[in-house]
Amino acid sequence: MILGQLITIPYTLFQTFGGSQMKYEDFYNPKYKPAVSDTICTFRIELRDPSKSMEWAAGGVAAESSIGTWTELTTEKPYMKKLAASVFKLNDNIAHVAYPIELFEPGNLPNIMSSVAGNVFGLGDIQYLRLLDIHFPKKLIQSFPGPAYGIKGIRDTVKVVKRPLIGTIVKPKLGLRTKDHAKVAFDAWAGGCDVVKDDENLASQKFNPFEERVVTTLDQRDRAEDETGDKKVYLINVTAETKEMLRRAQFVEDHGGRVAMIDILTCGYSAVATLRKQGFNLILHGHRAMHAAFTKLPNHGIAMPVIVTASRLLGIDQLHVGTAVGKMSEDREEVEINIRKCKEPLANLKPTLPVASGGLHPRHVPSLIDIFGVDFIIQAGGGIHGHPRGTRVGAMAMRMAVDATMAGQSLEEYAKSHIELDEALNRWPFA
Ligand code: CAP
Ligand code: MG
Repeated sequence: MILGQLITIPYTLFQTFGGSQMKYEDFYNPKYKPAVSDTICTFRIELRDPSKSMEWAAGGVAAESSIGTWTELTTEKPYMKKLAASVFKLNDNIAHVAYPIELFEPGNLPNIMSSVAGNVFGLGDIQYLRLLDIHFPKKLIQSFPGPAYGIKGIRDTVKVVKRPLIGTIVKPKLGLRTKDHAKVAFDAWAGGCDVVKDDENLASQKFNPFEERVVTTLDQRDRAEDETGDKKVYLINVTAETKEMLRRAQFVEDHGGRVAMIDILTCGYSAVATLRKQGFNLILHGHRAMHAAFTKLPNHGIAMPVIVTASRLLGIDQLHVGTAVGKMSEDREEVEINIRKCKEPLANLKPTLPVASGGLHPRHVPSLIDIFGVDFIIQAGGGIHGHPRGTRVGAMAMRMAVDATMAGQSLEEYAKSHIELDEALNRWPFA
């Protein structure tokens, strides 16, 4: 029997009968009082084998997401024990785990996530595992840049003080030639949108090359500003290989762009960190395409509040957080937690502006303002371009819905004197 076969003896067996290294149970520590410098993670655990104890499983999560167990050194070197994460609270299958700050490299989010959100999801003895929330200590938070603009900086840039910002996404998502893309953008701005955004999967495809698109669409932005007298922003998708992404962001800045958009999850936390580190005079818009692959299952994966906090630390100024009323799956409670995570005090970091997007149209505005308040962006693609009279009037109708709700008037009442809104309410009879 060769050595390799010996090593595959069931891990748990070794755990149970093994030598003097730490065991999963050793990481279960109800007497432990978290230090102010600890990072606290909350996990929901579902056991595969009900004969195992939740203390054991929670200890396993703490072990495998911190120093592990597989070495004698764990006990021989006293400083090692100090580094071990501790399960300090366990309510049924909800485990609260404290991580000593020395476990992590300050300012390095991929490093931290590789611990707390790394291998643990793959443990065979745990059927399902969900990272519900993460709280960082002040010292670690301060090792991150946070948003450069935040809510106030974005409002100052767009010169919109009180109401929600109104935005659209150029649709169809892909396929429009540059000239047509820029025309749709102009119509949306001229109709009253503050924001026009590239779709998450538009980069520099042959039908709409990046540089041509940026120059042509920014020209239309300027034209719309001249026509309306209002400030307008174009959210330009720079998602690409990291060096190329930086080159594109530089191009945006050099041509008078004010916002760079990045698909934060498909690019990864390192890429977001690199983009923020460059210190461009650009608002960073975070699209979360792919998030539902690990945020959607209620008993497994990573909950969206964790991604909100991560994005804010990394420097995302505005971030998609769900709508509760549109086409995507999150409910009101989930969305409200995401909104809170965007704005709650986080050491000295600025708040991130929440973005509501996904199947929205003017009829959704009253409930959106009820859920979000006024500090957010309403992003509607089909809900603006799908207006019977097209993009420009669609944008007018969305603006009217916001004006009506801000004035405390019902949409129906306001529509009596605003035909564009009336047409929209007929087009979308249900919220
Ligand atoms: C919305 C959208 C957004 C999603 C993202 C889309 O278009 O452009 O990418 O809202 O989802 O491609 O579906 P519509 P989330 O307004 O036409 O629906 O905000 O939940 O991350
Ligand atoms: Mg999209």
